Amino acid sequence: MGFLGGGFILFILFCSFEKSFGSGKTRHFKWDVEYMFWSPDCKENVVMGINGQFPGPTIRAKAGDTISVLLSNKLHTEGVVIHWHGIRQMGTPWADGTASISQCAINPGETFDYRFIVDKAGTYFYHGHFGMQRSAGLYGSLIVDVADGETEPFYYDAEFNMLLSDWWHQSVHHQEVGLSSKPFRWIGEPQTLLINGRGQFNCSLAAHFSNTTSTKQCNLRGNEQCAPQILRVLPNKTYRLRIASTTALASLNLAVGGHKMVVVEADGNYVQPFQVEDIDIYSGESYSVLIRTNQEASKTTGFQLVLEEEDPKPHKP
Ligand SMILES: [Cu+2]
Repeated sequence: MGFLGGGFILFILFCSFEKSFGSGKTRHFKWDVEYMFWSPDCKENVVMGINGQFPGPTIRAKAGDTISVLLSNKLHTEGVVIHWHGIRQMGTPWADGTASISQCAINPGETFDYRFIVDKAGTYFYHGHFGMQRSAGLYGSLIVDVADGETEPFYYDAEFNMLLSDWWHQSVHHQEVGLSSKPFRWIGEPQTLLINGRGQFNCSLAAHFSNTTSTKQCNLRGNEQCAPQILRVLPNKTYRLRIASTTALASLNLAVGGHKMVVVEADGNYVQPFQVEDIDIYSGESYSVLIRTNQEASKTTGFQLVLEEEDPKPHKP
């Protein structure tokens, strides 16, 4: 009888734990983090990838879901952690992924199960939070849709995701030694700005953007790792652009040629919609904007992503 009673209590406890831990589905991911060769800006370099991808895979879930990421550290000599930027981690501080604060770094060869609830719909991202691993390319998007039966407070026909980052050709170890040495060695502006991990160093000259039309265009086949992503749209439709910046340093400004943007979300919060010509976006921020395609079919519109000046002095190339 005593045994049965104990079993019953355990069953009740188990049920209440399961119930309190997310009202939706559990979404399982199995990730291997490793260094790999990649050409984010057409110049081959070493990046941190997840499951052989750069940027890491996009997590897509619904509000109330539980995310489980079984993360294996396949780096040879470095620890690793992942921070889920913008996720509140109510009741799960150990899943926050800040090395030496909320957890010990995951050692090479070890696996850690990040398990947390995404309680609020919005545009988020994740990134490495150990040393300068975020600058080395350890990041990806985390998109939370509204729960079943709920609707967004605005209408759109389709959506695109744009994860913005900055990229240096020097290794993060090289940069780290410079930043911590005496005298201090400044890392300078990034060589390239990336959209969804893609940019062109030689032809965009993004770090030295000037207001001229002489910027050369890259001649790409389209299947290169650095080839710009083409977002195919139809005329007279409304598209939601989910924009997030995981830059290490760069303050950015994004514009869509010939289109106004209506800002509807900031950092996972709905905002009173307002219209802008372009949008400033700083590291760690995310926004959703709506654009209405107003051009005739078959026309091409470019995205303009510009590095904002950090000081008023002109750059010396
Ligand atoms: Cu963050």
